[in-house]
Amino acid sequence: MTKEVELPYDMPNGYIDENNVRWRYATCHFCHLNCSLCVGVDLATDKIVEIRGNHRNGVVLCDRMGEKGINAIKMHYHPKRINHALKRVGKKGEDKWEEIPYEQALDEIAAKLGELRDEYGPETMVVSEGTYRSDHLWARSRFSNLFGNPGNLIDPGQVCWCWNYTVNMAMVGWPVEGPYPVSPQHTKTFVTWGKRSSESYGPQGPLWRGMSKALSPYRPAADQPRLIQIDPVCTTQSLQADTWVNLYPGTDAALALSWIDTIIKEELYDEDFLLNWTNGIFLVRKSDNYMLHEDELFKGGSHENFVAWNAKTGKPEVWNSDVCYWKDADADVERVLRGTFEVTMADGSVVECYTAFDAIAERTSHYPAEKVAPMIGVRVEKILDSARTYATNGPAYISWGLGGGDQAGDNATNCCVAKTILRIITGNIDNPGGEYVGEPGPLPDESGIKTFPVRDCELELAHLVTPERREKLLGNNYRIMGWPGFEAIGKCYEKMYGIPRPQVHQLLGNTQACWKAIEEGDPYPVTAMIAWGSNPLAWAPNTKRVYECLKKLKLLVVMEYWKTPTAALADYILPACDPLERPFSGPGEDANDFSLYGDRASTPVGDRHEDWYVFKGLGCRLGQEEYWPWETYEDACKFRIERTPGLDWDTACQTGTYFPGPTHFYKYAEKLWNGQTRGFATPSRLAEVFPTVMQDLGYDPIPDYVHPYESPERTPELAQKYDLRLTTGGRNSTLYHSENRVPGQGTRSVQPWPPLHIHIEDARARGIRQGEWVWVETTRGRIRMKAQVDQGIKPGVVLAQASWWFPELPAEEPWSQGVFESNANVLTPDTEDGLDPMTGNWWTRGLLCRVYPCIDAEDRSDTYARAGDFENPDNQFVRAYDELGFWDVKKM
Ligand SMILES: Nc1nc2c(c(=O)[nH]1)N[C@H]1C(S)=C(S)[C@@H](COP(=O)(O)OP(=O)(O)OC[C@H]3O[C@@H](n4cnc5c(=O)[nH]c(N)nc54)[C@H](O)[C@@H]3O)O[C@H]1N2
Ligand SMILES: Nc1nc2c(c(=O)[nH]1)N[C@H]1C(S)=C(S)[C@@H](COP(=O)(O)OP(=O)(O)OC[C@H]3O[C@@H](n4cnc5c(=O)[nH]c(N)nc54)[C@H](O)[C@@H]3O)O[C@H]1N2
Ligand code: SF4
Ligand SMILES: [Mo]
Repeated sequence: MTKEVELPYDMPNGYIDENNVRWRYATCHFCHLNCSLCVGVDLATDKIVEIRGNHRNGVVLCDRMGEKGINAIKMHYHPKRINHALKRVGKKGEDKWEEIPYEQALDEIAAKLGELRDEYGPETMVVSEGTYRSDHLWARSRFSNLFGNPGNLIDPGQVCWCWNYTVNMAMVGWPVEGPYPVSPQHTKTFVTWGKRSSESYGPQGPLWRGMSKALSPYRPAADQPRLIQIDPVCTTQSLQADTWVNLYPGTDAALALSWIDTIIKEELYDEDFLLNWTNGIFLVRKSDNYMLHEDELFKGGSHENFVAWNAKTGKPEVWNSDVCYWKDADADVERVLRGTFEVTMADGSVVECYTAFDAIAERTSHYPAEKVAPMIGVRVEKILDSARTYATNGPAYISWGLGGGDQAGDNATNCCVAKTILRIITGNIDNPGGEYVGEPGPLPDESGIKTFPVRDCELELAHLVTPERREKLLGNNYRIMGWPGFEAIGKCYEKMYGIPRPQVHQLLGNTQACWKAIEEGDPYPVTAMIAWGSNPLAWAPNTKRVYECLKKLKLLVVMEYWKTPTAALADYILPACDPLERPFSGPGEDANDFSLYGDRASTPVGDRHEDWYVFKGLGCRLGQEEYWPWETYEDACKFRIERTPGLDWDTACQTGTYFPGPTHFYKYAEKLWNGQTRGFATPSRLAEVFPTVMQDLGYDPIPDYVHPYESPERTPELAQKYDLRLTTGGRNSTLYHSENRVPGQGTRSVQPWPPLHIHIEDARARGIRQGEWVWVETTRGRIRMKAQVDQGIKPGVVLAQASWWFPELPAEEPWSQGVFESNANVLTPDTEDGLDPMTGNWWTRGLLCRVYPCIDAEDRSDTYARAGDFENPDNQFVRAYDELGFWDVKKM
């Protein structure tokens, strides 16, 4: 037994303690939070023996790490981890493998990729990713761009933050949509909108600790904030909330529109902010809600400029977007937020216009609380009260959350735009306690010299993707996430920040378009996939389709920790380094204004390599040598901080998080080096309540509402048969997506089986008992889950936790590690009619299902069962369990 040691406060990186344990600062990436860790390696055995949070950063280890990192250490050395390259030798699905040298695997994969590129063109490759799981995203873009690929990337970012991020960039030039305010101590109203702040990431994380502190009853009364919780399920937050808005899943956009309507009708908006800092004052043609440009009013005018009504002159006034001011710098302008005006166009015609703000008001007037209440299943006064609190008790913050429209298919953009309109019209933009507008670093001055650490966007080489190639992106027709939107937003980004817009997860191919290309060769054959940090059989909707597509590929390479159901279908499985054995350097998907650093804490086990190494390795074998000058990943990490004065590697790791400049608010009002007002990184340089990027891409910029994909309103016939509203997701702290289920990791014990949350009334009506296995069925198929029966969910709604598979089951068919047994995505649709036309978002919430016990309720009812049954060893109870044969695979 070694003695417990206290680490020095200013512990240098690489410190060796009295037990001969070496401590290095690493960046955890078992979730998005990237906590800074101190990882202790026993130098005698070269094994990790203990992990602590970097107390300088206030890190407390979460449930997934366990006390002293015990769970992470078990995971790191788990006997089931993939430690060597595996090559498939049997048929796909037979689970037969040969261990081969790592470099040989790269040779063979590169050769095959080269062959397929020659035969089908470089667009034949698709990359599949998961949520943000490493700092290597730039390396994937770099490899793929150099390979000649259009950027074919499928990723859950289409239903998780990234698409939302993009819409926010179109409106305010930065992703304000975040889980948590930058300065919660100033927030007077928290709106947690479909976000499980305590479980998602975990109650020990800075997010929930910060929020709990802000919500503490021990704060002085005057400082105590309000909490509005919007969720059909009762969560820890609902219990603390002033108002719990328990709406039907998938109806969030209607609530958001109703809030806007209330705020406008009751004039609770921030008129000053709207007049001076938003495009709410610009003129919109009434007949078709088209925002006018200068060239439509004046011959020779610019298409990038807009027009507002000047009450002083009674004429339109031109806004020069390029300089963020009126075109006539001396004009005496009295801005108007509301009103209808006759405007003469360049061709002499006169059109009736109103302000963009009025256009929004017109649309939202169709969603008064009285009308919305029965649609969302919430009382009128609750809608009105919550809207009033949000608007009047500021600074207010609306959190990002999957429930808040993130996975609402063709309602998703509606919801996201509506929420950001709310943020803007209440002036909660870049104010302390409100929605922080970040920046990549100090903005460039005349010299253009950058001192902030190298961003992902600077390493991706997006400019190498030619316009012809861009056209080939699968799913370019979902224009916000394809190249058209990328370019439109990128122009504003580059102008403001002096660096290109990051691709990372902001440019996405469309998942369903990818499946179609595999299935039908339309518009061209997709034959190769590299899946890394991704288990598409768990994340993507319509699991059965995904399974068939993965089997059809000519080359599937999976970089993984485990033999997941996706990996089990691969041609090659490459063992990946986890965060305890790789260094870290980067600003977190280029989405933060800070950068994170961590050292390689321990020697990689077996042949595990960083994902970066694969992209470099394949790149170099495919003629990209000159673009991969870094020998090791450490070299690449260190390169990123070379230009930053005063930042050396050890200090960076010790600090964990490096801020290139102080957090500052109201940046839009600052002056740039050239004397211009900074404004926002949008086409008009104003906060765009009316996102003109959407208009330019041919979409309606004003949000509207469609009923949930399956609902009594949209599919009344289906609702007769499938009588419960289904939502999926619902994280809990110990599990991370499809991870942490491998027995022996210490993380499956709290929630060992897939839960279906159901209200007690609904359970009773169906003869369902607490803890019992039930079938959950949609028109796509059925899965088995364990009923969690209580009163903590809206009656008529069930919540199926997502991402379930059973690593303890055989990987070969037909078991496939239970990926069809309890995986919520067997139930979710991916048909085009439900996809969001702007982003390709699909529905995982707002569906219909029916639920019934796996054992016929009759079979076990007291009336049916006779007392004599107890003497019969072959009684119906025993038979029922036998027949159930839990791992029933016949239905496949
Ligand atoms: N421990 C852990 N932490 C995680 C993850 C994990 O898997 N495990 N995943 C990470 C990732 S990638 C993400 S995206 C985040 C997600 O984190 P969250 O956004 O918190 O995601 P969920 O828990 O799926 O859903 C949040 C809440 O939405 C509610 N909800 C369901 N449907 C609806 C609806 O239609 N409307 C509304 N308003 N609410 C609804 C659910 O009841 C749930 O309480 O968490 C991250 N952190
Ligand atoms: N129905 C429904 N579907 C959903 C959701 C939902 O709420 N409901 N949530 C969606 C959301 S928000 C998300 S983000 C996705 C999650 O989708 P993913 O992020 O793909 O999550 P996983 O399915 O767990 O697959 C990730 C895999 O990557 C591996 N891995 C982890 N880290 C690394 C690494 O650094 N390198 C490599 N090579 N491998 C690594 C893990 O072992 C795991 O098998 O699911 C989405 N799907
Ligand atoms: S919350 Fe836990 S899993 Fe996430 S980064 Fe921090 S320590 Fe790692
Ligand atoms: Mo996610």
